[in-house]
Amino acid sequence: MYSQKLARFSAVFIMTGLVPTIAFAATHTVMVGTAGTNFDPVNVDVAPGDTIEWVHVSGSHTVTSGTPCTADGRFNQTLPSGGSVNYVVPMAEPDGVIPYFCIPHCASGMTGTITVQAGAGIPTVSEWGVIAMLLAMLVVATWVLRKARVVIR
Ligand SMILES: [Cu+2]
Repeated sequence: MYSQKLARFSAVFIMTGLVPTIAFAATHTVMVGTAGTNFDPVNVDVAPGDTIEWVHVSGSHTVTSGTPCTADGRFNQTLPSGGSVNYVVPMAEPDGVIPYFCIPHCASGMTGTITVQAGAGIPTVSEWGVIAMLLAMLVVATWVLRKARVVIR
């Protein structure tokens, strides 16, 4: 009986433990040149592992990381006319702001930011994982208590 309990508890524990390790990566779209020389939206809130996709609308632009108007080498791509470029935020990226700009239009204020925050946006799987773990613990606790009550009788 004890080993059965242990087996069931272990199974639940392992399953709830696996859930938080699965990460859903979102894609955030930034339109480029919706109002002349601009990034729209100017800022995107992302989580590590997410993708930012810049879509060409008008003009001739680059998507270049760094500030103020100085490339830092993280990414630097020329946006193809009618096309798009993207950047994947590293999974190990700490919370913070990644500034970027357009080389030909930086002086006239064509800049943008990527705000990285673990768990930004849609409720993350890790949060649901915590909820699932708490619920599983409650279920297991209830089950164990019921079994204990039966034994006492
Ligand atoms: Cu530009």
